[in-house]
Amino acid sequence: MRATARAQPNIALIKYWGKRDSGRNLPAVGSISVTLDELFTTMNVELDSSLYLDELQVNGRSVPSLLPRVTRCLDAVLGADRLCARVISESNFPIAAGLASSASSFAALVVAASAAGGGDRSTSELAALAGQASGSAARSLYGGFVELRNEGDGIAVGTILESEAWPLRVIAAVTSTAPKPVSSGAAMEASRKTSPFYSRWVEEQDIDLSIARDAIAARDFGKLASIAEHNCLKMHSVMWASRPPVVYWNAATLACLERVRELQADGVSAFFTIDAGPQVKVICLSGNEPQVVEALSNTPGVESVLASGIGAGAVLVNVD
Ligand code: 2P0
Repeated sequence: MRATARAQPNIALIKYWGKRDSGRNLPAVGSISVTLDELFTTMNVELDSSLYLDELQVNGRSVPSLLPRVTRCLDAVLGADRLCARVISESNFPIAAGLASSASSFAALVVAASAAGGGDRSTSELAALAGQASGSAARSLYGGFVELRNEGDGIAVGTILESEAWPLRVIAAVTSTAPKPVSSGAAMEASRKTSPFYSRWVEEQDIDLSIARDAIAARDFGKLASIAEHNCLKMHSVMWASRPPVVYWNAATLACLERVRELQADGVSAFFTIDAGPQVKVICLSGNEPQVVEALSNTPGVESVLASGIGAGAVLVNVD
């Protein structure tokens, strides 16, 4: 009745932005990401007949505001007639840092909850359940380079290249740990309803996915860099053109982009990507990591720099 699972966040190179069915949380577009290595969330789920309500502790503190989403996810995995659960989540990175903590959290939660309930679900079933809770979480069930495709009435997720085959590094520059002004779910809906660029974004996504897939298969860094930066800036353009506009960047975000342009001009193999927050993630060849870390650490407004490799998918650690 108790299980522990571990999952890592992932960073999208070709982004998920927009839903085709908000009730079932199905994405409007496919996406490609890398699952990180050194950063992870450990989730313990205990089903307890003495509890009358679910309980949630995140990094040692009770967080009632996150409980409804966790309860919905537990209901989806275990059925609404389940026992109540004590859920304890620990992340080894700041959860407010915009590093996709919802992806690692919900990926670990579905694995732990399913095992605590005695289930024996396939990874693709667990990915579908994680995706209902948080679209990006479906990708954290898998390691390496991961593609999420829209397939029929659902999603299909899988590894397209193992991490060992192309051991890139991901350097995250944290420029603010303040809470997001708008949740990514609300911002996606605003984009869908009001951005004049939204339909074009959705239309062009299959082209971007195909270019990125080919670049990854060929381990063509320049090709991946070009399409990933384009896709990221296109997603933010969709947001900026929404009404009201959604702007997650701050001055340090832009300063980091300029720093990456300088590195590129110096021949460093690095490119940036930015998610629904002001942090900048720089993907680089492992030999270029020291230059990237130094450049980002010395950029005004950068509070901290976290470096990670590309890692494995979610795993079940323990069942009691
Ligand atoms: C991504 N993001 O592909 C994109 C890029 C943010 C920008 O997936 O509403 O927290 O829970 O399904 O997964 C963040 O969105 O959204 C996200 P919901 P989620 O990584």
